[in-house]
Amino acid sequence: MTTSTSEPSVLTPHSEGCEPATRAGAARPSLAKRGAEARIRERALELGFDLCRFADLTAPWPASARLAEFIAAERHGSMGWMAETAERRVHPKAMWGEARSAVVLGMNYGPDHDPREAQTDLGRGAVSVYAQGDDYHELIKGRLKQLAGWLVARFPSEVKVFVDTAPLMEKPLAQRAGLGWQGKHTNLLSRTHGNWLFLGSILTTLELQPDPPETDHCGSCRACLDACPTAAFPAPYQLDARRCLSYLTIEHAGPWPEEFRAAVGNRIYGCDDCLAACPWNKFAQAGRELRLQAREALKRPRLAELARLDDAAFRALFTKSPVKRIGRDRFVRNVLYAVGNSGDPALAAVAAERLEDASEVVRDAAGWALARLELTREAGEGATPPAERFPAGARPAAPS
Ligand code: B12
Ligand code: SF4
Ligand code: SF4
Repeated sequence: MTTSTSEPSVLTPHSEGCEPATRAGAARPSLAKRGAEARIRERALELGFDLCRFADLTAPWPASARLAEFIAAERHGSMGWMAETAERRVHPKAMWGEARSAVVLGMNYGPDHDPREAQTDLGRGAVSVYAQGDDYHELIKGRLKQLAGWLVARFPSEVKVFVDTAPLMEKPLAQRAGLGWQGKHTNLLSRTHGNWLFLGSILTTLELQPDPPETDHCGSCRACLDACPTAAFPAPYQLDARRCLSYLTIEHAGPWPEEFRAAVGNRIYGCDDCLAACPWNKFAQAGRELRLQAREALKRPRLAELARLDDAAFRALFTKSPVKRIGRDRFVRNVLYAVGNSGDPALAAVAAERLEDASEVVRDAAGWALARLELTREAGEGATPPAERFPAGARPAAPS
């Protein structure tokens, strides 16, 4: 998830490889005879993907109407790029009319422990699992390009690769390909891998045999909905991004409405609570991709050190990390909200240092942190900051 709207990479057919040429648009049976799908899947797994399935792009889908509703209700908040690209985003063919099929890939980034454990030490920040290693965008885009290059060498066609940033609805596409289903928390989860999955896609002019779509296996469960600390789900399968801590910590640039500052606790980048609550994760394995493994420095970083980062130190600490994308000011704002929630009077000095910061959003967060620490101090030694949590269903007005 990111604010970037960079365009997809395009690979054109070339003559590498020793397979007989199959032109884009060739009749399907010739591909089927050579088992194109099985070979692509085999190559994808060799490249480190955990799931690879195929979707037909010719049929309409309900996701377009739901995207329109999401935007009309302004649930995208300050992610203006979602509305700006809405026309291309509604369906893969709206973005690329010649595309016929999608190769949809999943890469497991499952943690080897419950990430909510990081919320117990309030002097340290909790960085979302997906952001503790290298930036998955770069990693997956590289692998997608490798797979796409391999594909066009054997089955001449046009291809474009996507991971996260292009106007493509990746979750409904993955559901159509049968990788999994969109759960009540709106993320794609699988019966074999749970919900710690990154998605990537290759659209192609080839006509590939589609896999059957996956059906919903949430049943009567509502664990993710109840786990959300900010009641961000107006209904099952729907998210109001404006209330989501992932949106607030990563996508939203300005100061936050008061109610969410206390609710964020020590989460300083992203949020995993709804994902971690899902019972299907009992089938998940820890991710095997070394570049996605948590860096020691990001497992439980000290708030005091993070609040003191200047621009250069921020860039150095987050080299090749997705966190780098949000910039120092937005990150230090998040850290200061966590400082305010720490209940540790010793961190007041750290917050006070930021009262004269060059960034307005940082100064505002520092002032809030100091006031909140003072409230905790007045409540007495050993007091924890008042818990701020919105029970599911209790929904104060959403911020704009
Ligand atoms: C915008 C965005 C965000 C936004 C909005 C999230 C959202 N749920 O829409 C914010 C910033 C909040 C966000 C957060 C996260 N994101 Co994000 N994000 C995206 C992005 C760029 C677009 C998603 C989108 O189109 N949203 C618009 C809404 C309308 O789409 P939707 O959720 O699919 O909506 C569906 C449901 O609402 C459903 N629906 C609506 N009504 C009803 C009614 C019924 C009855 C039913 C059945 C369904 C239904 O239909 C809609 C269409 O399918 C995608 C990448 C991409 N290009 O697709 C990554 C992506 C979804 N994000 C991803 C990740 C990892 C995350 C986080 C887990 C990161 C974190 N740990 O902090 C969180 C998860 C928060 C959450 N609970 O969703 C991954 C998810 C992988 C997966 N397995 O699903 C993606 C796919 C990136 C990737 N390539 O891997 N993200
Ligand atoms: S990521 Fe966190 S805040 Fe966002 S919907 Fe999930 S539990 Fe709620
Ligand atoms: S926690 Fe339950 S309701 Fe939520 S996605 Fe997982 S199975 Fe579905």
